[in-house]
Amino acid sequence: MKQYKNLIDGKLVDSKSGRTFENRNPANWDEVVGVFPKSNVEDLNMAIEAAKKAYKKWRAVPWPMRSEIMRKVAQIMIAKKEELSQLMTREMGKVIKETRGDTQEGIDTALYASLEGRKFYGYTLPSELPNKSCMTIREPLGVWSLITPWNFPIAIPTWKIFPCLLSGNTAVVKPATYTPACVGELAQIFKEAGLPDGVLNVVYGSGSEIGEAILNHPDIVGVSFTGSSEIGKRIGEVCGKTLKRCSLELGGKNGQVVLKDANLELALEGILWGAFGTTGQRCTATSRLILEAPIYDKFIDMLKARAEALTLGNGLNEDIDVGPLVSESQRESIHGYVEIGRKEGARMVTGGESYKQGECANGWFYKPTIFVDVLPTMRIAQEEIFGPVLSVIKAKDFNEAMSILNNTVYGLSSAIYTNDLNLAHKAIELTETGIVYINAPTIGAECHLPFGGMKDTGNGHREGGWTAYEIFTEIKTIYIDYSGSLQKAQIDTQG
Ligand code: UN1
Repeated sequence: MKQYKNLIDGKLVDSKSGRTFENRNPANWDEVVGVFPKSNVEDLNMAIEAAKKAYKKWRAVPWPMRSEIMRKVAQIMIAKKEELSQLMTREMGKVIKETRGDTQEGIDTALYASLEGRKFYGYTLPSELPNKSCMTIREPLGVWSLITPWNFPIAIPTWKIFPCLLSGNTAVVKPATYTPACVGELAQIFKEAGLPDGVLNVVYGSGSEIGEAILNHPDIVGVSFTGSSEIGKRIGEVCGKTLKRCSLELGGKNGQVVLKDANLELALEGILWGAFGTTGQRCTATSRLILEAPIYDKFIDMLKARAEALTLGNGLNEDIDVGPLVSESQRESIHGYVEIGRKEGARMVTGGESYKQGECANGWFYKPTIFVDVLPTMRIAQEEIFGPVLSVIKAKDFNEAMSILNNTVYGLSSAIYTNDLNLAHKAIELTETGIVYINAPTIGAECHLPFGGMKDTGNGHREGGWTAYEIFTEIKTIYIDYSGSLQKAQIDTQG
């Protein structure tokens, strides 16, 4: 068991509160993975002060030189990939195949950043006037607060940290209390790679204690948050009052549509992975399956058999398909939704209870659960459950399937399985989500493409790829007049 400390101005320090908290292994609750400082506002203020001090120097470091550090971080992450992935399985629960993927996504994001620093271009544009040129450049904003979730303990922090720092900002990260260890290790890797002190600071603790102070701090210029829509709305509200920039990556109620002409075997693999991968704990997880009527009964039989064959257990075992939920309270919340589904009159064909056999007795396991005959208006078809619970809905045809797909306040990811080229294109046009997959599941976005959603899933920003850099930079528009005389633009020469 490791004792972690806050990272402030390059130094590892305890909280001024003197308090600590533990994170435990959700597959075996007796195992304490680490002990972390339970920070208070004083710690937070010190971290923000350090980030503010470091900002002036860091923003003056040329982009390509900043990206050299990102490349070194990537190299160290590659060397430590297995170690980080095993730690992640122990603190978060997802299976080792997936935590290796999570770490890999972090490495890919680091490598992307290491290239971006050499090509982060603006625009040059012609002027209306002779002897005048126009261009745009991008600049950092200052100190950012990065608030990261527990379901992707490395990948999502890297989505924020790399573009934030490469752009010349400094940051204070507050990782989720369920999975603080991965961020702690990542911060050490940045230090090892030569990141100057104070550029990246880490403060552990609960959002309910220090969250509001982060949002209200006058030296924080922006907040990047991934989590629930409820908390996201509160963050947006507070940031709005002081015009802080804020990027919100929130909930999902993603649907997979299977049309009658689809390759059903392929659609089956897709739904098993999309609904039960990461134990359903991705914001991109598939929680609604919309089947066209002629294949409804057949597909449900195929799905039930395969879902029941999934193995549950400690994710460090290479043969396990599904790990535990992250915590007891998540398991209670998911079971609460199962009870709601039953009361609403949906028919449960498998699952619906905790799994406590053998070594699983000591963890927060829950059986993959499938409800069929779900109506689009039921709560289990509308609310984000964030667990291995799938609602199957029947649609009479393509148009009805699309309207069910869009009948949600969320808009992150969707999947449409069909071999009809025309319907695939029509579906792309009609779908109200930020990410659309054709003949592939709702999960598995690649780190160099924009990631984010419409409607209540966010506030219009996109992480991933070049769009993440738009979040963390300001545009400066520059006009250079080399005519030697006052030249007026067209708007000022009308009469
Ligand atoms: C999330 O679901 O919280 O697209 C992030 C995916 C992953 C990231 C998911 N690359 O499934």
